[in-house]
Amino acid sequence: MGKGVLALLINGGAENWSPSRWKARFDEVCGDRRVVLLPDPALDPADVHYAAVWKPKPGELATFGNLRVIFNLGAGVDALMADRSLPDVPLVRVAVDDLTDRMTEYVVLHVLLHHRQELYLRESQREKRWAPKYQWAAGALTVGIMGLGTLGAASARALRALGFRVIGWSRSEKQIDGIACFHGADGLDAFLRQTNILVCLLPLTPDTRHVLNRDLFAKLNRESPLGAPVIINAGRGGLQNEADILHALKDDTLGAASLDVYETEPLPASSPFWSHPKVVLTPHNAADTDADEISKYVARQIARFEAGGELENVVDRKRGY
Ligand code: NDP
Ligand code: OXD
Repeated sequence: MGKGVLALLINGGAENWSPSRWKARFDEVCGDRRVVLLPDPALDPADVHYAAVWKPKPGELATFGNLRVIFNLGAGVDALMADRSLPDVPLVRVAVDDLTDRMTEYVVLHVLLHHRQELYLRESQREKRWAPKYQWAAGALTVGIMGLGTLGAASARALRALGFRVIGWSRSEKQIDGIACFHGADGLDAFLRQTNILVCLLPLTPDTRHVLNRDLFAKLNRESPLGAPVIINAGRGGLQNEADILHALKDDTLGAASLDVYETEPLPASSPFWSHPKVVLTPHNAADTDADEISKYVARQIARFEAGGELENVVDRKRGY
């Protein structure tokens, strides 16, 4: 009997998610294994042993009775967790240096943008106004990172190397050199009361939905050269209460926001975020998953699994991430 089929299921839409490009990459790295791009009416569902997926619709994986592993082609598995019919096999998420480095670039870029007063400076340029403001050093600001997993810990280290005071918050206790770590509900207020720039790299779970809300914003620290604190969310849109963000920007509870993710994506044209002077917006591209890197990552994991080895980065379904 031949090797089980790897079924590729992509509901992306963005340039990075061109199904034919992903199929070509998987064909290159899968050797003699058949890679099938779904939907394919000629495919016998019983032949599918592995599924590599991005945003499958609820129920789309339920027909594969011989499935052994599901590979999510991104780091966040919230879309899969919402599928009650998801087959009960190991679910593997992406955790690779390529993706981590891309997210670190995004976080460093946006922390620097607010620290270096870029919104003010670009406005001055547009108005041909020569009006420098005092520029403080990185060490004058505390960056607080919510989520100290693969992505949060790497961003924390990069910001620390630039001279920022960096603190972090996670579910379980952590120790990271040079970074004061807080954890759990009991540690949240102490973390927020020191934070001038809040970076959110949490997964979206029932526990974290709308964690970025008005009450939380009011606890952030205003005693820095920035004055009103800033938030940066590259986790998931469901982590943020968008009405609360707009309200907080209006009454100066927040000074600015960098947002990469939204409750509804693509962001509707009617969203006030598009033209808000205090919002720096990107279209969920903080850290694209790269077809070259991720196809190799999946192929390596399958080879190890079939040789009797352990899968890496398996999602804990109870925790939801
Ligand atoms: P990890 O699973 O490695 O880390 C998640 C972190 O969040 C962990 O530190 C975890 O705590 C913490 N956490 C989870 N739940 C809670 C909670 N209830 N209270 C406190 N802390 C909590 O994930 P990654 O770092 O790889 O990715 C994080 C998220 O980034 C993804 O889930 C995805 O949504 C998003 N993402 C966005 C991208 C983009 O382009 N915008 C690209 C890639 C990812 P503990 O360590 O104790 O488990
Ligand atoms: C991811 C993402 O989860 O792209 O990897 O958001």
